[in-house]
Amino acid sequence: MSKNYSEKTITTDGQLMLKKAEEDQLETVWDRYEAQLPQCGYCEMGLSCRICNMGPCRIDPFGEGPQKGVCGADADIIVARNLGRMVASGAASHSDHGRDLVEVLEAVAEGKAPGYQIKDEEKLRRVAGEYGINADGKDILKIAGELAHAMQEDFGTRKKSLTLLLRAPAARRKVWENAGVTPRGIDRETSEMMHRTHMGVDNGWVSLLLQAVRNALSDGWGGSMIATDVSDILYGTPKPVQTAANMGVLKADHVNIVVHGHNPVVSEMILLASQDPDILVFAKSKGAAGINLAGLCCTGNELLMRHGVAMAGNHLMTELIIATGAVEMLFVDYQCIMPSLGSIGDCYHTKMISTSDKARFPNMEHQEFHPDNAAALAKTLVRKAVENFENRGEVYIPVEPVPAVGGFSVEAIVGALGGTPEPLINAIKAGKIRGAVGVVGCNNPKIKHDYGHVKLIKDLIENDILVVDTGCAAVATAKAGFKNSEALQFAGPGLKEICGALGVPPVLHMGSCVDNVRILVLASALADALGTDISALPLAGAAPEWYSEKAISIGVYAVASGIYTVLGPMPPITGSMNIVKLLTEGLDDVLGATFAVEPDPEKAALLIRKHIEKKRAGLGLDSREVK
Ligand code: SF4
Ligand code: MSK
Repeated sequence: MSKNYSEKTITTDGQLMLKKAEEDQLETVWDRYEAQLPQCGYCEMGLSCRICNMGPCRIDPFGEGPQKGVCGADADIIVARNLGRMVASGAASHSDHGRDLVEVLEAVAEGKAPGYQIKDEEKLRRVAGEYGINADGKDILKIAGELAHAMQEDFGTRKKSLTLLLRAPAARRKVWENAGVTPRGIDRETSEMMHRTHMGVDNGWVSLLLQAVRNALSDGWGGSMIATDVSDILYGTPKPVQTAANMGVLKADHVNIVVHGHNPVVSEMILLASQDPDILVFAKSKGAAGINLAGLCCTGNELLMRHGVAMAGNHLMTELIIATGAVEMLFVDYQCIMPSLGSIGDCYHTKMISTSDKARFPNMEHQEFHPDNAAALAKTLVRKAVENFENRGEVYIPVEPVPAVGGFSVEAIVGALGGTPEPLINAIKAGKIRGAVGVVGCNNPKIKHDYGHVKLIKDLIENDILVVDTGCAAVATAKAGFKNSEALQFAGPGLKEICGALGVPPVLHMGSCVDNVRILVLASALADALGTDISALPLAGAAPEWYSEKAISIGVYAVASGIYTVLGPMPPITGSMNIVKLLTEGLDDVLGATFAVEPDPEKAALLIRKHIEKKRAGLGLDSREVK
């Protein structure tokens, strides 16, 4: 195992924990990555196909070997099918997460979910109105039931378009209509993507990619948007809240419970159980000062946004956190949970609990949560976590936590601006804020951990670009100190003035991966206020360290919504120069935005700054030369 910890991660806690992991002879994601090198070049280029059993097939990128699969598919078809299937998987993941929340909403309405409640009645009424439900004088639970049913309709196929598309500017909806990519049903688009990519169905690489766009839009303006809205309705719409980040959020004298995954359905109940007075007395009786709940990845982001629950780490930190020896229990729901985690728990006293019927893991205890049993089961398991406190061995918490502010929903941002996006628009018009960028996505051992996020965002804010971030990117910048009162020192003069006056940091935490839709809603509000389309705005997106198929879906729906998006790691498309050209150039004519790929965050920042200045010029605003 290599000792170059600083080549793997820029974080102090990560480096120190890598050293500890090595001493404890733990295998980490970096070791397994190194063991895979060199990774398959055909797969990296998207040129291998195992869709049917006449294969597997591969196309020789040098033109010497086969240029067609057994069925006759060429490089363009194979790359397009592979990419389409990545989008389908990503969209399905977000959307199924959304469906699970709708089912909880339905169970609450039917009185079958003790412990859950409607926390944001105002949002429930507002969203119900968008679905055409007359909420006047109606009981809140009746509205919840009707909304759950209306949302379930969006998953099916009986409609011509999704309800929440109406949140997009009219000009953007026209773009979708003209391109024939208006999503009709959330499940329908994923199902159709899988159908078209079966052998012998859609063999037009352009039409395959257009379906991928429609599928991704069904995620961004459908499944993910429903997930965020229903989470806000059930657990509260986030408001600015004080929190902290890095492994220092674990407390040596407390029972530490960590929640990991994406869906807040289980973790909200764990939070309630960890605050239960009887269980706290029990914890004291076991010699603990209290119960400390901390988050990982997007389940952590959900709790951080709404309750200020501190964030222990992002994707590549999830194994190392167990090696602190300080975690009594880790709960996982689904997505981004490495199958290796259970066996790491075996090396320490940590009890590992999987909670979803959909997501099983080796060496984890499976305790299935459903709306009807969640509150009670959470209490039972949190008590077990407390009992596990006495089994602790040596504890190593390597750093002090970094303070941060989270909780910037669209409602909170507009609230901070005085109830209207006008002050933000004025700051952009005046050039004090040049534009805004959404930085999203994961960690990936192909990129030095957190470097892609932190370097890119540092370059953007020092050039007066407001950053909103989500997912593991948001955790990276919280750890780097970009989300507290001292962060303004990193901002350029204009951004510093505006954020200072508003009392917000220059990097706003907008939530989890599904919460990227908050960025779409904010962008739509800005476009509507200016009477234009999203694609005309000085906005961009970036996913500097993405790994997940969900990130591909997010990137595609961002571009399809008119937002220029720069990816760090190259997606598996270089086997087809036709597709590379379409995604990086041709889409501009169809959707008004394109992708770029740039793994060096310094160069990515330059690309984004150039794009923002170009869009400013297009709006008749002052424009700077970027070198
Ligand atoms: Fe090979 Fe075609 Fe089957 Fe793919 S679909 S595995 S290219 S025969
Ligand atoms: S958790 S999808 S590693 S952001 Fe949303 Fe992080 Fe990416 Fe998972």
